Amino acid sequence: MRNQSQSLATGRPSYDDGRMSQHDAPAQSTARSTTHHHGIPEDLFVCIDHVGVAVPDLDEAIAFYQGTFGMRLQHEEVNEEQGVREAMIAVGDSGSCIQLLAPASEDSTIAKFLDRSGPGLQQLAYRVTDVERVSAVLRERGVRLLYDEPRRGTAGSRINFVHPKDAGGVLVELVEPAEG
Ligand code: KFV
Repeated sequence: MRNQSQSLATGRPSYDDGRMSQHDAPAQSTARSTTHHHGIPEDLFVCIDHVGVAVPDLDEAIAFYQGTFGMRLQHEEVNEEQGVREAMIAVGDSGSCIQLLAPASEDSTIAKFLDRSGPGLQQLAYRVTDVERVSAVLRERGVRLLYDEPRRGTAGSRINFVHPKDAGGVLVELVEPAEG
């Protein structure tokens, strides 16, 4: 298990693959190093990592965010396990992103979401330093985590989700960025 000083290094933007832009991460001055007596961070979440938006057409959505909002495409990939084509769009230099999520298959959770709710906000993702540890704390506090073990998220991150019915109607994702 990593220690707090190591883990705080993951406060950087995590999706910049260096192909689409080059810039440094801002310092994350908000992350506190205090821990309570069980060694669990008082602040479970480092920052808002990204906000996920369900879209029917990824290329059209990227063009809108770039052309209208003047935002920068940082990363794109297909995640077969999650059934999504996705793009991370940087929000200035904040280190937070908008994640555009399009269905990669008909049985994708995003296809289901679009059928039921139409395009729009699908999830709120908090960056964490240790997804297993934070998931364990949240389970202890009585909320359902969707996965027993973390799964692979964007750019090699490790992810889990809090069920929206246990989080006030918000699908909450926990993201531990990949090392490096
Ligand atoms: N936000 C809020 N409420 C939601 C919701 C959402 N995104 N999705 C479903 N609900 C509500 C839904 O309206 C319903 O309420 C209840 O949850 C159960 O719906 O009052 P109601 O009508 O009973 P179900 O069971 O019909 O929904 P279903 O879509 O089958 O399952 C929901 C859930 C959250 C279990 C499923 O969407 C899921 O497994 N989500 C986690 C995986 C995911 O969303 N993957 C796509 C993103 S991939 C990603 O973010 C990555 C790769 N990454 O690294 O960031």
